[in-house]
Amino acid sequence: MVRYEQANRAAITLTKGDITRVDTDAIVNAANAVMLGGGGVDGAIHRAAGPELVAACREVPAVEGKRCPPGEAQITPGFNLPARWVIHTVGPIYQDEETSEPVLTSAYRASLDLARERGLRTVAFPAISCGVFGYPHEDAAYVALTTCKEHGHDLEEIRFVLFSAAMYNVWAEVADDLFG
Ligand code: AR6
Repeated sequence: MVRYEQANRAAITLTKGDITRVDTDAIVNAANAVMLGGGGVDGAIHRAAGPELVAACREVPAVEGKRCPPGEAQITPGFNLPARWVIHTVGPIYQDEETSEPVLTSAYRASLDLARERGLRTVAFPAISCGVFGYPHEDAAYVALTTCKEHGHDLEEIRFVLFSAAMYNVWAEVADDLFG
């Protein structure tokens, strides 16, 4: 684990592990626009939270089938998770930097804004879009860390929970570049 303190901003921490076991106020789910579960971290979060989570997701109104368009965020309780809340966001399916970067930035930013609006202090993120959505990992780490560095006001800790040693190492190198 590494921790970077910032003046008047959330500390940024990096850990390797399973986000479903993390007890921050909220964990962020890398969902899809339908927001009724899926594979990857989304599947793991739904399994760990229990069936009440999909029921709560179903109550979020859908516009043209989308409960959460890419770059936006929604919040539900965490039910059986250690985290009290789940912030569902949707990253881009990677196309190219010009198209995808603003959407990934917006997914992180919308999640942080929602946490702040709800008075939450600690938030954990997975590597959004870095699985089936195919975002190049190093580029995604830059987007994630710069956005969280800039938008961490009124929060105590923003934690990245990276599932593999390889992904942790990518984040750690980029963080060292940005904060070290
Ligand atoms: N804890 C932390 N990170 C995890 C966990 C976990 N338990 N499980 C997987 N990861 P992905 P995306 C990592 O594919 O690319 C879903 O079907 C994983 O190793 O979950 O944003 C949704 O419903 C990877 O580094 O999300 C969407 O349809 C990262 O989480 C779509 O996938 C993100 O991988 C979203 O794709």
